Amino acid sequence: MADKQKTLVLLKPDALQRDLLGEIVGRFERKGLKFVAMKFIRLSDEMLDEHYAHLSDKPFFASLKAFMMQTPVVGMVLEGYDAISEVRKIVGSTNPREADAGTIRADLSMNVPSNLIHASDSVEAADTEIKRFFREEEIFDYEKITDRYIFGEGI
Ligand code: IDP
Ligand code: MG
Repeated sequence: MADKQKTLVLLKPDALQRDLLGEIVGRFERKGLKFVAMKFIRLSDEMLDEHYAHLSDKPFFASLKAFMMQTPVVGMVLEGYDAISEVRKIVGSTNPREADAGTIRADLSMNVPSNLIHASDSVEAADTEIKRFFREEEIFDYEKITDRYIFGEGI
């Protein structure tokens, strides 16, 4: 049986501005991912310095941060089997024009930084990023009647 994991997703300001929140949330719902946390987050400069620390020496760092602060973002924690890699697969690669057709970024966007969505890329990143944006009491453990179909016996 695969591992059940939690992963962090942020819907970026372009998703909110372009009225794509429902479309993106719907794709994750249809996959069977379980939403265990969700809220609006107003990102601060300090949060973004941490979140995008791996890009701090890039020439686009300041404009990336400004973009991410244009509106609140929608943060969520999704749970499922291999959720970290499955969500990245559905999201598609960073440059929407190189992403596979059928992915969120390929189907719905054309450029960076406005590629609609952030998703954790490793177990370590998911752990750190969930803690960065959510308190423990904001993450919910609950039963859904579909759990037995989606998470039942299998491979
Ligand atoms: P990821 O979001 O697919 O994990 P990262 O390399 O971690 O990709 O980059 C974080 C975000 O920074 C990207 O999603 C994108 O919004 C932005 N970004 C990445 N490369 C560029 C660039 O060359 N120019 C402008 N923005 C970029
Ligand atoms: Mg990344």
